[in-house]
Amino acid sequence: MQNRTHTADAEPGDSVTVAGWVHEVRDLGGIAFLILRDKSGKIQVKLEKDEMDEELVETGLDVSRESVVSVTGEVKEEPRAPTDVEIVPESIDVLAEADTQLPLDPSGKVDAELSTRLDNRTLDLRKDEVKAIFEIRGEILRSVRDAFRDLGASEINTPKIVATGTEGGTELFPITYFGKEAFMNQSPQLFKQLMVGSGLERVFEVGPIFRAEEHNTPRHLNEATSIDFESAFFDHTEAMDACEHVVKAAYEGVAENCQEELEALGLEDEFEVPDGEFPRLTYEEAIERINATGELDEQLVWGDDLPTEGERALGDDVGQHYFITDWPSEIKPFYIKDHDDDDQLSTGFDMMHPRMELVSGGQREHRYDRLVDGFEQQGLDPDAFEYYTKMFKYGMPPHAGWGLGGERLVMTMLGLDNIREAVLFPRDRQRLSP
Ligand code: ATP
Ligand code: AMO
Repeated sequence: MQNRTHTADAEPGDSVTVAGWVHEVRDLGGIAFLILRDKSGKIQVKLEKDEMDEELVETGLDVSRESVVSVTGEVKEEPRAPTDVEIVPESIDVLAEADTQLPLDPSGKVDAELSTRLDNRTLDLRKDEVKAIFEIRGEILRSVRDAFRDLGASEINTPKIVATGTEGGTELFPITYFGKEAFMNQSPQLFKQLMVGSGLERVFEVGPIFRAEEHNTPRHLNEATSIDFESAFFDHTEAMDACEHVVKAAYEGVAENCQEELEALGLEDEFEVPDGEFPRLTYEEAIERINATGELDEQLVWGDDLPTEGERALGDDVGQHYFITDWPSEIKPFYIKDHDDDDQLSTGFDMMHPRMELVSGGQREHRYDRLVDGFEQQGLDPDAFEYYTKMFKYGMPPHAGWGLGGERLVMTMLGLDNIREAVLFPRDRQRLSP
């Protein structure tokens, strides 16, 4: 096999061996062009029928689309070529011949259903606009890690196989663990809290969460990526500041480092880094504004969770990222602290994109007795969580944090219709493979 010396962005004058996929072969009669595609782009390979070695020309003409080839030759300036250069080949080697029947068309000329694309991600990610989503996803994760570092947070990894759930019993995936009942973790919630009481104080984690969501929607996955943050000596307002910082950093990273990808997605003109502070509405203001839109059949009352149509109506009304604060205690989990002067009102908050919720968070209950009472009120057995509660007896600082859905961030940032487009191999009710 020939070793690759250059990529498709080689310059005129280079003697090269490039390797990549056959994007297309255009036969114009006396002359033909093989367009070779690699990660860096595309380059034209000229095949001149009467001028060049017959076998070489035939290899180039006969090779099927999406086959992998390597081409050795000279890069020449050629104003008529799509990138103003072309390779005059000395040899063409076919490294892997592709079937002529492709399950989807990587040139994108023929549209494919999302399910066909997800079944054939290898081919799907040969398209620039699909590849771009995952380059941007990687950039988002890089930028949020940097932003957490700015905040002085340490990166942690916590177990995904656990003995107890935290976010509601019906959403757990049970597994057997050496004959014992165990679950796939729904959230690193309890572990990240345990670490704010450790010497680390301020932590973040980027990792999978597993939720046995019953419904099939364009914004729920059964395996998602959670971007979690938790800090000792923070209250809920400081946690919201950190949340805003991290989300803006993700947008800034993409604006700075992903221009080509944004162009591939046709977003170069409309992409905007959110500026200014995200408005903070209380839950009470939120339900009033939703009711005022007249979009819901029934008026919302204090204590109702916000229905999807309500979130959407409010999102249209606010028109930018925003927080909803001061939720009723009864609809927030046991680990969220109530306001000191009102035990019906929690410090829980959500951060919303106009289209959907991105983040949940709050200040945590760090007082042992209150925490144990909270378990009981929520119908959970505190004994099952003893590994967690007991650490609250040994000096647990006041703390706050949040969890951000990684795929929802990608999806809302890029205006994707379906969250599955932001995952290489999504897990949903129907899809367990590939
Ligand atoms: P030429 O004499 O320019 O090499 P040709 O007469 O051998 O071309 P044709 O089949 O007549 O071959 O060319 C078909 C078309 O391809 C013409 O429109 C020509 O301008 C274009 N063409 C020729 N060479 C190149 C090249 N290197 N890159 C892009 N287009 C080219
Ligand atoms: P919550 O359950 O609201 O909070 O999850 C936090 C964020 O994770 C994303 N998310 C999902 N994304 C895709 N598919 C799913 N099934 C899914 N479930 C959740 C959402 C959501 O806002 N422990 C708390 C966080 C905290 O308080 O720190 C928690 O897990 O974007």
